Amino acid sequence: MATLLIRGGTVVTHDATYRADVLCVDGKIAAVGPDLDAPGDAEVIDAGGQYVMPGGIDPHTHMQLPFMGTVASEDFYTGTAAGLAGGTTSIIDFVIPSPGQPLMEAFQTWRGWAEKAASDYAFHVAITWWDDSVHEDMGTLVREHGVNSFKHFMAYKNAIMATDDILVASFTRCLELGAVPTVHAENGELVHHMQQKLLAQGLTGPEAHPLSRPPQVEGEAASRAIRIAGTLGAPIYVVHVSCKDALDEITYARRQGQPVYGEALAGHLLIDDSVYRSKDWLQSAGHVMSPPFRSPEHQAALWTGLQSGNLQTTATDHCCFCADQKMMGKDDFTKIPNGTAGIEDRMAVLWDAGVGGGRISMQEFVAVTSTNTAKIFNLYPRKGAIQEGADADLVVWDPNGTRTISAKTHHQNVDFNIFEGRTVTGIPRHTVSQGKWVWRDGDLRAERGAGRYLERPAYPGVFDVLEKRAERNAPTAVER
Ligand code: URQ
Ligand code: ZN
Ligand code: ZN
Repeated sequence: MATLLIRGGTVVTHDATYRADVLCVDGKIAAVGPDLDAPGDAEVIDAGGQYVMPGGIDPHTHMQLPFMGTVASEDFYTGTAAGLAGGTTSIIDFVIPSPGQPLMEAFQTWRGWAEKAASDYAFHVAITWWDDSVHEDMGTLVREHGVNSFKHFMAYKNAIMATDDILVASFTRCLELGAVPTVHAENGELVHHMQQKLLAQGLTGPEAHPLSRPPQVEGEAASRAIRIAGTLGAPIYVVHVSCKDALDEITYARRQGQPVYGEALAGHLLIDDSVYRSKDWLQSAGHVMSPPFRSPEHQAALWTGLQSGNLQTTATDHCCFCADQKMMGKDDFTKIPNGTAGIEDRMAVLWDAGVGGGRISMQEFVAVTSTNTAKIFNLYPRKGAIQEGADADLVVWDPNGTRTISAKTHHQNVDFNIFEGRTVTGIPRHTVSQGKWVWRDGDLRAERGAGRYLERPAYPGVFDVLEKRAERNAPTAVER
C-alpha cells in the first residue's frame, strides 16, 4: 500500500483555507485533518509554512500536434513531465481530425500518442468537417469513450476551420448528447483576407501576424459563436480569450443568463504585443500564436474578467515549436507555425502576478488553475478538490520561493520560453500525482506512461433545462 503524508501545511481550496495534513493512500486522498498519523513506511512531505492545493489542470494543450507542415516539439511524456514540475497534474488535450478523417480513427491515434503521458489526460475532440458519420461518431465518443467536449476552430481557413453550417450542426449535436461545444473564436475569412493584403504590401515578417488578426476579428467570432449557441440553447466555452472585444461578448451573454464560459491563457494575461516589435526575428516569431499577444489594455481587461467571474479558467495552449520550425516562415509570416509553450510556468506566473500582484485571492487562484476546469468539464470532485476519495493530485506551494524562468533551465522540450527572464515569487516546491511524490523540490521523477486517460461523463439532464430555456426565448410568430 503506497502511503504519503503531507504534513504541517495549510490547505487552500477554491472556497476554504485551513491548517490540515493530507493523507494519501493508493493514489486517493484518504484523510484531511490536523495532526494525522501515518503508517511507519509512509513517505512524509514537510509542508510547514506552505500551501497544499489541488494539482493544476490545464484545459488547453497540444502535445506533438501535427500542424502547419510540422509537429509540435513537445510530446505527451515530456509535456506532462514539465507540467508536473510546474504543479500541473492533469491536462485536457485535443484530438484534431483532418477534414474528412473519421473521428474514431483520429481519436485512436491520439490515444496511442498519449499512452506515454506521465500524468492524467483527457481529450476535447475537434469537429473540422461534417457528415452523418461525424454526427454518429460524436455519439460514440460521448457514450463509449467519456468525451464531453467538442472543439471548433473558427480560424485556419483552408485547413481545420469550421464554417457556420458545421457550428450549427455540431452545437445541436452537442446539446443532444449533453456535451460542451468549445470554440477558437477568430473569423478565419477575415484573417485570410488580411494576411493576403499584408503580404501584397510586402509585409512578410512576424510583426504582420498581429496585424492580420486584430481584436475585432476575435470579437466578431466570439459574438457569432455565442449567438449560435444561445439560439440553439447550447452552452459554449470560448478558449484563449485574448482581448476585451471577446470578453465583452462573453460578459454581455452571461448577464442575459446564457451559459457561456471563457478561458484565459497565462501568456495573454502577462505578455503584450511589444514582443512583435523586437528587432530579433526569432524573438518575434517565437511569440507567433493565435490569437496573438495584445496591447496592454487587453491584459488588464482579462484580469478583470477573472476577478469578475466572467472568465473561469486559465490554460496555456501549450503548442511548442523550436527555432528551426519557426524559420519555416522566414519569408512569409503566415507560414510560421502558430504556438507557444507554458505548461511548466502557468501556475507560478499566475501566482506571482495574480496573488502576489493583489489581483486574485489564493482561493480564486485554485479556482482558475484547477477547480473551475474540473467542474466545467465534469471531472470534479475526482479532480480539482481536496477531500476524501478524490485523486491524490496535489501541489505543495512555497509562497516565498523564487525562480527565474528560462528555456535554459525549463523541462519543456522547446528552445524558447515566452516568460524568459521573469523572476517569480511563489513556486511549486512538491507535486503529488496519483499519490506519488513526483516533483521533489527540483528533483523530477515523472514516470513515462503513468498517466491515465480520464473519461468525462456527459451532462444529461442539465441540457434539457437549456433546451427549454431556448424554446422559451425563441422568437414567437407575430400575431397577424
Ligand atoms: O489554435 C490553437 O489553439 C492551436 C493550433 C495552437 N496554436 C495557437 O497559435 N494557438
Ligand atoms: Zn486555438
Ligand atoms: Zn489550442
